[in-house]
Amino acid sequence: MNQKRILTIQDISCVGQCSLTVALPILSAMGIETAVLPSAVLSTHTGGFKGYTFRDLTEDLPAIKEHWKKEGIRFGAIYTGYVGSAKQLQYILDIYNETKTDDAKLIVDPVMGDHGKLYAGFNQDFVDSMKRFCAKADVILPNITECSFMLGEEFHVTGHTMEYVEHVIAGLRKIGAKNIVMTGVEMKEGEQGVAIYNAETDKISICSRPRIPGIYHGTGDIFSSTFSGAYFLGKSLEEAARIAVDYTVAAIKTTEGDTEHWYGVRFEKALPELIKMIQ
Ligand code: PXL
Repeated sequence: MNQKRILTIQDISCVGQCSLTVALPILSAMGIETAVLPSAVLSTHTGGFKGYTFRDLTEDLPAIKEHWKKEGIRFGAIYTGYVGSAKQLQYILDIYNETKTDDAKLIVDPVMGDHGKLYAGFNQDFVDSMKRFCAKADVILPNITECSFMLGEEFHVTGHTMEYVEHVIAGLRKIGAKNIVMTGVEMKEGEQGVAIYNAETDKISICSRPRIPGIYHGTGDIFSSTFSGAYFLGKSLEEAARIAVDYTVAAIKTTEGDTEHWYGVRFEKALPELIKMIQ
């Protein structure tokens, strides 16, 4: 039962091309055995649909963990995304500590908000719990909004100078983060990308591409799933981030200018490109 496998913990938004409906196909396409643990089940994501259902699965986690332990199931990495409650973060740490292989990695996308705002249902208490959770991770993948909330600072949409990036990374390290991949960084006009802090080399690098105008829902999850898969496959932090940037751009291009498809991107159409990128 102990082949290398990844466990991803995030919600199922039944419709909407985000979280588990993005992570599972991406990790599978990368050839990785992927186990899933839904943190909650929603009829749709919360970014633009009205009247969605929400079933929190927090209290299912301990029994699931106990069963896995009885079966001797182990995970080579856990990648977490949208989590339904602060209490779940402690349960997830228990799952990680009790089912990890010796060389396992905890990869955390602290999904809480975007475009300067927290998502519906999140508050500062959750942000504080997420900060403590990030301190346990090997890699964190926050966007600029999540960085701002975790540091208690004002959000800046653009004009992210190297000084600003260094300041945010120093702040995240102060709360205990190790390796950091910050998304949504705009250092030059017309470009967007990520800043990577490698804790081993103590170096920051930037990976950016020409910015595609518009707002594309679910692209953070596409980035984080691809990064987690590539990193799990043994790519360096910088290489995994580059592959994730390139696949996210390819996924956005499938939907560029298509205003009818407002709730996500057609990342499925770009999966063949991802398979080529990791070969
Ligand atoms: O894409 C992040 C995300 C994940 N899960 C749910 C969401 C969102 C963003 O809005 O609503 C349920």
